[in-house]
Amino acid sequence: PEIQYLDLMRRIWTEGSERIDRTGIGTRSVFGTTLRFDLAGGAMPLITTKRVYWKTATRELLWFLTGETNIRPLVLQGVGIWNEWPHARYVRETGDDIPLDSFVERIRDDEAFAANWGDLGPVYGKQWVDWPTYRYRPDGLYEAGEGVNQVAQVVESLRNNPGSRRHIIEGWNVAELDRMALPPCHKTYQFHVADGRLNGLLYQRSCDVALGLPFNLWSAALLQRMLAQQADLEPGEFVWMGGDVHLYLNHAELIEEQLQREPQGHPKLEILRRPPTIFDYSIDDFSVADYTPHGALKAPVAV
Ligand code: THF
Repeated sequence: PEIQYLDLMRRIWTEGSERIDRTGIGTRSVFGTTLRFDLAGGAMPLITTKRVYWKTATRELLWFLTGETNIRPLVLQGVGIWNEWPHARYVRETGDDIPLDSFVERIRDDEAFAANWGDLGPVYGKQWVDWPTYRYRPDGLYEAGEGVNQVAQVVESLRNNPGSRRHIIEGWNVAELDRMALPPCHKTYQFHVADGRLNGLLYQRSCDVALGLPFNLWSAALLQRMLAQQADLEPGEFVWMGGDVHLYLNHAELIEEQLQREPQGHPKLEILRRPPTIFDYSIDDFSVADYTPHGALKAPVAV
């Protein structure tokens, strides 16, 4: 299964179109690709040709499920993958050119500072569990309604209406995009029940194949596994679809090295208990066996 990932990486690197992107770094890109993974028996799309920090990705997913959009809870757990965006905003808006490390220390140690500068806006967590609604009043004006918990609704519908074609979690809230630090990349999840198995599909509009995709594949498959457990279904197939699927030109060294490596082993995820709801999982509930990856490969994230 990992061969699909490596083939995609190789194809983008050798045949992708060079384009200038939002970050100004430059990418090679292809448009519209699919990967498929069978999650039966605990199998997971966990890349072995470099070490992937699956616990970091898991903490991020659990953070989404809390509805939180401030990076502070991640920082307190030592997870740094979202730090660059609030830092860039702080430097831009205050003119105070402090280094990333010092900024992150302040987020950690100063709650008020974190409240002001650590928020990413209404990103994934907010949209997943508290999508804002409005309702019209008789006078034609409208007022705020109750937020929608899309994740809870999907658990409900998987249990009570498995044949539905509307098991969807959507991140792309058009009305709020301009307040997000970054519009959602992994924007649409759809689930499907057939033969007692839960299939999942993720549509990602934009994908950083070298740094982001290993995280995105793990997280989406993990969410699918958690939903399957909550709905008493067996995990089925996970389908990943990408829109603008790219490699950053400054990841050349990582890419050349990773393409020399052979996949090794078949990592498996065990979920150690069945929490009462989809919102009650903790990092200690997950155990990965058979993960003996090649060494980590470092590369800078494009902000
Ligand atoms: N923007 C870009 N340019 N790439 C992305 O992958 C990306 N994301 C999220 C939002 N915007 C993005 C952020 N997620 C890493 C991993 C995931 C990220 C951001 C950064 C990263 O640096 N991973 C390193 C180090 C991991 C660590 O130190 O814990 C790695 O080696 O995997 C994708 O959704």
